[in-house]
Amino acid sequence: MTTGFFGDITSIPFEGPSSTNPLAFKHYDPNEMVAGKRMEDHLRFAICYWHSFCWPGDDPFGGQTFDRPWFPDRMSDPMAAAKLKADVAFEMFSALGAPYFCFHDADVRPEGANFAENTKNLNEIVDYFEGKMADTGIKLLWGTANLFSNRRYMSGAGSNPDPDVFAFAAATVKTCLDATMRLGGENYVLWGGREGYETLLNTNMGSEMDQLGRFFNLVVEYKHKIGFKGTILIEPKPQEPTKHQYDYDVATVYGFLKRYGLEDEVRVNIEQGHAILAGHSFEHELATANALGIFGSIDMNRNDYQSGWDTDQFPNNVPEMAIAYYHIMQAGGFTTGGTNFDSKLRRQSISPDDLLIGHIGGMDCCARGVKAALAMVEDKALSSIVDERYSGWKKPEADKMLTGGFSLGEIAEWVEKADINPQPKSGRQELLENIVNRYV
Ligand code: XLS
Ligand code: NI
Ligand code: NI
Repeated sequence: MTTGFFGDITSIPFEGPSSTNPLAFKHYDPNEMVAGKRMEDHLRFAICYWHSFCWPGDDPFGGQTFDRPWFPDRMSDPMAAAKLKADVAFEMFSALGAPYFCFHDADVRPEGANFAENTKNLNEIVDYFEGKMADTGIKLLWGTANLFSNRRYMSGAGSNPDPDVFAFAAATVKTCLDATMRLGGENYVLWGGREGYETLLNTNMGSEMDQLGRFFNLVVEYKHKIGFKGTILIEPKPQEPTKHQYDYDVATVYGFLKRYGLEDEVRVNIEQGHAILAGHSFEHELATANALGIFGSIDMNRNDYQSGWDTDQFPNNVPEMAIAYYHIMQAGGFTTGGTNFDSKLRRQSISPDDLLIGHIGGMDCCARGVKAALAMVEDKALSSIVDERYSGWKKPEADKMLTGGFSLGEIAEWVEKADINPQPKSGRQELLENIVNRYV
């Protein structure tokens, strides 16, 4: 028996590129084998709970636009509402054939009067999820704690000037890590929603950074204590909601991890829209994470390029996505990570099937992007040119320069004796761009 929220739609079929059915996949066939692996296993799709089932459709100038049977204006018993929401959520995950989902504690359980009540409510829903996950085979990509919505967190969580808030947040993360482990989650995400400042006039930055460094270390220590095998991920974002956030971008997060001794313990969950907010491209953030060895997972939702805001739209730019997946696949693909849609509908898209259509489009675009990426990897279409460009580093003198076998003085001697006289070579950018366009 279903809730009926999506009418009689229980499953979205794959119908291929010639289909005009809005409720069918045109490009994503989970069982299609590409480069030796099923598409489902390359992409590892996850659907987020918060935007699809909790967000009311508000914006700074207007309130709720969505009418959902489990919203407070429709149901007075919050636990019953949370369970109906879970029923609909799992119906949608199943219909789309998404292998994973992601949630914050506050998305799934009613807010209690205190910490103990929050924990009790969370555990009741985790029990409920356990049953649904067993019935459907849907798994948890990551769990996380919402340390930004409640007003207690208005000045941050781990970076709050008040140690009581630090404690409340740390205790909450403990319960969410417990829940994630119980549900077999493959990662745990820390997004520093308000770990930053509004004004430096009231901020002790050194103290806030040390607090946050300790906060992350506490999480890692606890992960090892309970034997959680998943990956701890930080999701960089430069600003919004605060003016400046300490987890600004991948490079900043790496510096932070290094300073607090966590560079081998924590990886990054990179969101396309956050990369744009930081003044980077998505592929810049992915390439940085790969170069630093901290790539973990992605939130594949785009921003509007004009709005300067985290608009969390479903992805639809296949050429950009192909390049993003190229960086992921070239480095070996996902391990514990996956493709999460931290995406929300536009507030005018009030029909239940808009939720399905948004995800279908996003999943189809990802499928096209990843196929182009995998073909480029397989053909060495770009890497052969890049490898050739750096091939000079294989000669013995170059190796000595890199590994410390040559001092500055010895390099000078060598340059003089061998009459080293470098000749500029073409960077081949247009050629490479044309090659990419052949694949997308
Ligand atoms: C907000 C973030 C958030 C994280 C999870 O901008 O993207 O949704 O993914 O807390
Ligand atoms: Ni975001
Ligand atoms: Ni996100």
